[in-house]
Amino acid sequence: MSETLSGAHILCRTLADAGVDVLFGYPGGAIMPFYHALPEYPCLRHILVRHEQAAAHAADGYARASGRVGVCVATSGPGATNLVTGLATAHMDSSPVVAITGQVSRPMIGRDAFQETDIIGITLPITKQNYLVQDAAELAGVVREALAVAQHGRPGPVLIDIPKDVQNQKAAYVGDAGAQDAAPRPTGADDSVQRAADLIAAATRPLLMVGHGVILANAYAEVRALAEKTGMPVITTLLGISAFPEGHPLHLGMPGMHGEVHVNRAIQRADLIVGIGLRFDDRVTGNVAAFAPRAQIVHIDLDRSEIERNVPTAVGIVGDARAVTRRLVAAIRPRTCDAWRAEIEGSRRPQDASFRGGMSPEAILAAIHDATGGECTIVTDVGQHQMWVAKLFPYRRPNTHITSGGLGTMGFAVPAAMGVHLARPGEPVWAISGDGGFQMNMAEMATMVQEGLPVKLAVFNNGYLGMVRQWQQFFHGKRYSSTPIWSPDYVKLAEAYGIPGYRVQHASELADAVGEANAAPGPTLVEFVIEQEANVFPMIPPGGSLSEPIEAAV
Ligand SMILES: Cc1ncc(C[n+]2csc(CCOP(=O)(O)OP(=O)(O)O)c2C)c(N)n1
Repeated sequence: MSETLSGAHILCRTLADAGVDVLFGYPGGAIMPFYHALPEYPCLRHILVRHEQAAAHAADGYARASGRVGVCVATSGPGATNLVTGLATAHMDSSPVVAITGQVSRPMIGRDAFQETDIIGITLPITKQNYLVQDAAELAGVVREALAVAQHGRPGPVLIDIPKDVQNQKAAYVGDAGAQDAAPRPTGADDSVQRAADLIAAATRPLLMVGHGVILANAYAEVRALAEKTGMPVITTLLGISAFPEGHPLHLGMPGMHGEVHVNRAIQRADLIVGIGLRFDDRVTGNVAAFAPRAQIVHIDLDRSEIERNVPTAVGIVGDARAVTRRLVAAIRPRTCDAWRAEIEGSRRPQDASFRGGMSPEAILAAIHDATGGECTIVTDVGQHQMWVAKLFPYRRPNTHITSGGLGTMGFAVPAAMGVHLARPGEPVWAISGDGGFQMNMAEMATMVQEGLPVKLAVFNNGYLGMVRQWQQFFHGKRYSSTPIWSPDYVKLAEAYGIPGYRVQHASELADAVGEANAAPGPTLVEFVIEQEANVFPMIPPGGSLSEPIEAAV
């Protein structure tokens, strides 16, 4: 049965019928018909952010935590361009986001109209697909397709640009005939799965490298079965953290620029690397010419274009991480890697022994872990604190570590954590930021208060843009150019927003402050005053080989 509706109503109806339940957005002239229709659809909860960038990050956080599409909305011109960083972040990290933007009316397009910008052109390289909807009759189909495209195959962001007059245009709305069956995901060619199994059987120093694709494909059990059947030690990339339990005896840690020495050394000695759902980017490989010089590489990825993109592979398997790993587990014979594991353990060192302050990141993270019983999701920003969290938080549960890995977007954590909360309302969400990144999107505290989002905010305050200062210390002769950063009084700031704020300066205060902040019913902020010039060790110099870590300050 068809009804005649305006484009704005068609948009709302299609989103609601598709099961979308939350939108993050900000209104403006070119999207007003949509906002006029929206109150008639109470099943679409709208979260009014304080900046459109936050809407995109929140939709991204929602998507990563729920596995469903996150939706954000903005007006034309500056509203649309404010989404760009969030869409690029989602694109780099394969997160299914649909962005809906208002556009100037069709007769005004191309006339330098007020708040006109070519958001289709701007977002072309940072979206999987984008659409300029020219007729309300096409809108429902475009929205359904956009939701499907964002989610299917390798996920990513999609943008739908809707001129204002199309939102007002009447057209027939026909309800969805029912969900289309998604195209089956490839499961890998038989011969390549068998060749990978043969290489695993023949290797003496094999490693399993696990990336974000394992989380996206829900392949935890399969990857664990592969590790346990073969005894292969497991490395998790930054985006692969929480794809494999940290405390598992086979888990080694994170590779690459800030990876542990024993992990990078294992890579350099390995004779086989089985990589699942990762892209072997430069933060993982260092100087790619010197990466894993003795290893053959088996690369499993859903996206064919990732195979051979960065590293030469002996066997490339295009397929869904879960399905391919399951087939691989069936194809291999049980084996162990005891001598190899003992060799790796021999080079393991205590972590971050260089941290001199009484309140180490480890102690802070232990306090958060204890207060939540580990039943929380951690969302990090970008910088030193991000690396400390990646290396030190004892993740046990799948997909409980969320960060901007590919684009490295400062300002991500605070808004993304709002989306994570909406996807997982029953458990604490801690957004951990540096004093730099926190100040980029701290206005979202107002959103949390207005919308009742009990996100726990942690600020690691070292008075510097710490990671850049660290690079200046090592590679720019300690010239701390534009990295000292002033902060407001965060406790007073929290009070101004009407939320409890805590300042922790000594380790002895940690348990009480973190416990109270975690237990409070609404959003809270905890500032951790940490050592100013602490560094993240080890560190591979940019472009350096994994064999040449810097392990301490000189
Ligand atoms: C939007 C954005 N701008 C600049 C950078 C470059 N950058 C990477 S880390 C960093 C410093 C982060 O400082 P802070 O947020 O205080 O965290 P810390 O490193 O001290 O933990 C900067 C400026 C970035 N990643 N993102």
